[in-house]
Amino acid sequence: MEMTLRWYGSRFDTVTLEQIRQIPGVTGVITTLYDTAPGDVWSREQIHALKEEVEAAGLHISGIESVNVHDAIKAGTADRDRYIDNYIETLENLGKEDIHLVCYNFMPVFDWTRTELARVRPDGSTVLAYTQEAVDALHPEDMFASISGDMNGTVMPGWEPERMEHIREMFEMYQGVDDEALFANLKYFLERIMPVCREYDIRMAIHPDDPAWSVFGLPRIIVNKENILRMMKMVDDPHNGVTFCSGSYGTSLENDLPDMIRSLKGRIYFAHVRNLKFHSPTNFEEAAHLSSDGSFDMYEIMKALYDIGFDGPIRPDHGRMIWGEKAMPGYGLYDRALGAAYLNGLWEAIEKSRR
Ligand code: DNO
Repeated sequence: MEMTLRWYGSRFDTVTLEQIRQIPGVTGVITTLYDTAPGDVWSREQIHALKEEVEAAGLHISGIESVNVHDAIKAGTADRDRYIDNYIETLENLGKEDIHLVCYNFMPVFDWTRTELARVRPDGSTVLAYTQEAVDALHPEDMFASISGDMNGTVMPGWEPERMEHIREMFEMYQGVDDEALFANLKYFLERIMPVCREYDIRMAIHPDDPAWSVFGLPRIIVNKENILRMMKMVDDPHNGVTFCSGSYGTSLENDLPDMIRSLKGRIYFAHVRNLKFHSPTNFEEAAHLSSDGSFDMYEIMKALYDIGFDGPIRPDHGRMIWGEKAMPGYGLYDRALGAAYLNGLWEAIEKSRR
């Protein structure tokens, strides 16, 4: 595996490449062109400039998170082919720039959803949290306003204000789209992009839905072992793969994370590893990465990745906000750096114990 950190680009991230370079064991970044909208073509020049910037700091681009998929593709509307053509062009340009991993998600309207961005924990750190009661009490159109005050002046991934302005239209787009239709739209998309992925050897790595159940009545399919295996079979090409995100699949206590990892052997191309602490099955907060701080056994998760021979990039995921840092919720420097060090420690111990 390669330890990496997510980085949003120098114009959007409070964390610098120079800081990332000093986290022991981190050699790559997972990045994106943060100012592109879903559906835009990423030019080769833009990608090249990003690459040069990262490389000048002594790091490299380990993968892209995300190239977002336009809602027309997810909803399967009549104009989807136009957006798929653009997506293919973006993949082609990434391939030409020697980038071979793309993380994306297929969640309708809302990307990952949290109901609090700064819940205070007993030690004074703040974390992102979710309660089903809070979602049930909200109208989807008010969702963004309910959390935007805690974004620390940043734009959070999947919560772009320009998209949030069109919530009502987006909900209309998905009228009549149930889980089966969403599966069919995903299949259509994947079948169209697989040729370019094969040509440039690009591994597509779908990010799970977070939380792993329907919110606001919208369909959600990348939620458990059964569905992800169905998706792997539905388009049985090695370029159709998975981002294994412990914090997202882990929102459902029915998901046995190490078992899921083992059953996806050979198809996990990217891993997000973080911990959650549950107060009830639908009320949880994000914890420090350490096993004892949350509900997951992080050693077992890392061991499963090791056992399947996982060799892709891994990143600590959302961290707590600590030591007075002001950053995008979940994406400060300090706690993610602690997470990277901890995950590296687990990996070293597993590796040595197997020799
Ligand atoms: C949240 C992230 C997601 C993820 C996308 C992938 O912090 O894990 O925003 O990047 O869902 O497309």
